[in-house]
Amino acid sequence: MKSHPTTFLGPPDEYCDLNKARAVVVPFAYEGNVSYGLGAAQGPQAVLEASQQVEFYDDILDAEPFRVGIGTPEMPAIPADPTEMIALLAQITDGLLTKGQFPIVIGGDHSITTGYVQSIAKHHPAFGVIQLDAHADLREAYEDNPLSHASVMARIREITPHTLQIGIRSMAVEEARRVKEENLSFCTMRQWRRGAFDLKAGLAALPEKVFITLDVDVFDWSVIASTGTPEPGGFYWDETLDLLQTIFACKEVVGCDVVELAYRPSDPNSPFAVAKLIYKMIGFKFAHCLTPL
Ligand SMILES: [Mn+2]
Repeated sequence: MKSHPTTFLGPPDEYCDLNKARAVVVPFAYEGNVSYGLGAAQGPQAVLEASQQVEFYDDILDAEPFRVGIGTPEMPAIPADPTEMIALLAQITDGLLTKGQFPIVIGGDHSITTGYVQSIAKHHPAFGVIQLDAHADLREAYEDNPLSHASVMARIREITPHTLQIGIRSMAVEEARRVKEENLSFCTMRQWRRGAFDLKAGLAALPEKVFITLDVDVFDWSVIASTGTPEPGGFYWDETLDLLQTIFACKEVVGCDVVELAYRPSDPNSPFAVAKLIYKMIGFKFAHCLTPL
């Protein structure tokens, strides 16, 4: 029986004890500076509600990943100031990492990722960041704001030089220039479609530990339609699961977030897809400790 509409997935009580859970889904509804469509602040709650409809059994893993325990803390009161917001998320994720738990943060706009990545840097001396996104997010600042969602990879690259960006199909000229000049590990959507990117080599070049930041605008609209800055083209559902499963299998994923879902009452599909995606990621993370049927 599912009975907790604010608890991710709504598993039986013993499997959502926040102190014992191995995975913790952190709702973080910050929408400071979304440039186009609004709705990111309602994203996390919509995902928690939609997650009640996700089946416990995972057909890819032939197991029930919720058995590792999935906790869901209350949504914190989030400061409007971006610096304070980032510090708060860093503090929350640091607390969970210190307890040996695996946080999955639901945004919120993409600017939140800096906070989580700061806490990862405290716990892991060397790590890489894999970004799945339609946008490069490499601007030094956007609309004079260096903490904008459109600058998040510029901020992350100040924390770690090891990044891999996949699915990109929208950039400003200064971002394209930066990719070339700094020889960034980078796969546009077009390169992906044409098989022109060597994923194995891209993953091998990163440190063993990686953080995954997934902006839902990396998806094709047929998978997720409601997002702040939509771009045509993009990843389909099954190929994304294959990609994620590969990353989780080849690397030690030390944290992840899923950002930029924009809640729209007319679209119940997008929050459901995000809920299912997060459950798949939890399953991939803990695949080695699940008992197949
Ligand atoms: Mn982004």
